[in-house]
Amino acid sequence: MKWLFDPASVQGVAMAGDWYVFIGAGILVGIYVYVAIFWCVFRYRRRPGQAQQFEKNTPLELTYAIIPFLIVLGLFAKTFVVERPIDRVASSPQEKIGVVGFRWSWQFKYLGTSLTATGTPRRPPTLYLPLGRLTEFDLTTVDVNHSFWVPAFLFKRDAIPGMTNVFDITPNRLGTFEGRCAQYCGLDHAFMTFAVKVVPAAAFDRYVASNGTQAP
Ligand SMILES: [Cu+2]
Repeated sequence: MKWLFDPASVQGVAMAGDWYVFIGAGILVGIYVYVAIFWCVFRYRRRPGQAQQFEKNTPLELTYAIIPFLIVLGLFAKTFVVERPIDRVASSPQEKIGVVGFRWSWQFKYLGTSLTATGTPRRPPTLYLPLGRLTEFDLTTVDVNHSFWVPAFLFKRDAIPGMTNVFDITPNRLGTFEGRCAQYCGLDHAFMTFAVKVVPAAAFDRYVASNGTQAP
């Protein structure tokens, strides 16, 4: 929840804008519904004598069909405008990282170099990312479905056998963030975690050039 107001990637910040609109719309609709319910409960509570009954009100029925339709249309438009650029994969990323999920950990391959980091359930791996660089991820799995989830980036994508899911992320803040598998995948699923460490670009370059011996 805390990341909703403070995402750690450029794409996450855009995504959060989308979430605020949805939460705001939900709150407004909720308030309207509860006010309408309680207003009816008190205004039209049972009184002596027969209440007036009517069974048709075309303008009212049209109004309460059209307003929700417009709300949904607006939310759809907002989502489309925000998420399309996020889903679009840049043709020239600054870094490329291969991510392989397996039962029950992760492997990170820094593509174009010989550096690979492989975790185990008891020793989760660390994914190093350079601050401010557009980084492409090629995500897949060698066994069952997994899901690559970094809450701080407000980002989650499934890893599916036989498929490579491609996305990109630009970290906008230094720090260490939690990552985990978000798709139940068997016995040690709960241990299928990883750390995401966003470091200055120069430190990232040193890490890769030293083949992982100089961890920033
Ligand atoms: Cu998994």
